[in-house]
Amino acid sequence: MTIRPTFLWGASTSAFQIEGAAHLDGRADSIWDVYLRAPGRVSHNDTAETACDHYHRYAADVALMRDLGLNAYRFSVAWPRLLPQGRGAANEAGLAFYDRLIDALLAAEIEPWLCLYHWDLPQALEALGGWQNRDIAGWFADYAALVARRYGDRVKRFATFNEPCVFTLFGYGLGWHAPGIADRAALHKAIHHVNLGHGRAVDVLRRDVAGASIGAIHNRQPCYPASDSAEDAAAALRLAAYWNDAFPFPQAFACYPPELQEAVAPYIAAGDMAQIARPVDWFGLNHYSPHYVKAGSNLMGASFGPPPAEVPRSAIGWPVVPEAFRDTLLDIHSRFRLPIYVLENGTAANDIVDASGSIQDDGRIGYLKAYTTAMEQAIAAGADVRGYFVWSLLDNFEWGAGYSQRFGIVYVDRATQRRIPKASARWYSNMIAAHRASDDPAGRHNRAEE
Ligand code: IFM
Repeated sequence: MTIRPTFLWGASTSAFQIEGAAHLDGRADSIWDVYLRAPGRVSHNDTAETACDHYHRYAADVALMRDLGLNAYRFSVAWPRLLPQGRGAANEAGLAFYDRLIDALLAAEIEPWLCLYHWDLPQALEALGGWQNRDIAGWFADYAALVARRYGDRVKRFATFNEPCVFTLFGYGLGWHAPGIADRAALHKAIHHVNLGHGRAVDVLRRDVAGASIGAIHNRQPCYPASDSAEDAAAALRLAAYWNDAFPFPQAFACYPPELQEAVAPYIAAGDMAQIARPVDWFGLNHYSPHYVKAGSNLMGASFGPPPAEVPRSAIGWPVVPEAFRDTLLDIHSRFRLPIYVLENGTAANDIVDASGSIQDDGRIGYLKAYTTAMEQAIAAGADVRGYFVWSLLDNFEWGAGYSQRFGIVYVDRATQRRIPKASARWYSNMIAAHRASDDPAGRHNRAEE
């Protein structure tokens, strides 16, 4: 058995994707609320006004996690719920919601992992330029301080950003996500200011939370050329620089990857790189699949190509290649030399409620088995992986795909909000129990130690 007794088995979610209560108790618009108001941007013009109604159903959702045997849960706090204008006056009703959630998690012996930013920027800050405005590094640090002071007595695990490569590239570079900007300069400013915000927030969390364990969550995916052509090979290197290295490199090594250096240089001020490269405690990895890259005409000169015909794909069309996960874990281990937490892995599937009212999602079980086996192979080969969080606990609002893609191990009936654990939830729960039984015959509850 390669998994240590202290290993964390968890699930991840994000505020915008599950909470709902979009305009309740003082929460103001995020960029996603505004973006979704324009018709045609999202499958079926879905919105996240109600999402999974987790804002009201959090206690039952925590009970569900406890029943599955999870010992960790990653969630994000909604900046526009805590600071409706992004800065200035805090919203006590919003703060109190996460008090309730955190207290419920602790009572259920589930370790809270709090992510500060999972894409829901307050619209009031976007009106000031959002991530293009250098001042946002300070606004983000002030928001981090509010969160640290309020929850730092009970929460020790903090992530600064979730998948910064995705929300900067899709939101400011390609215009596929909120705020819908497609501009070269906007993208490179956003990249640098997010990195700066990360470093500033790390300082604040260290200062204000005794025993804080801090990291950022990066989406790393091998970028394979889609063909043997020299053009596709060069495109794959360019995409890898944006997708894999634009954040981990400056945060770990105080420099941008060479492919980005010239484009970001105009926005770097004296002292920035040292401010960005603050030591962190772990590397958060989100991984689903590799990319197959073609030369293209967008600002990266690279586009996402289809995988070779023989590579299986999930319901959302993503290639299923467990070896790429194993290789990614080993690559992170050798480059960054940090404990690794897998903070997202999972798959969308075409889940159907059968006549007996259950969901037999064998495809998802197959994916999870293959990927957790690949993780064990990476651990056996030396990668210091300390936790695995499935994406996601619940079927939720899947950004541009709205509710058309189901990633949960728990089915959510959109009309009634009823939760039905899928067969994959039972499989995950049994797998966790089997690990615990073999690691800890006395039945003590395992918590992570670093
Ligand atoms: O739903 C998203 C999540 O918000 C970020 N990582 C990928 C997931 C699946 O697309």
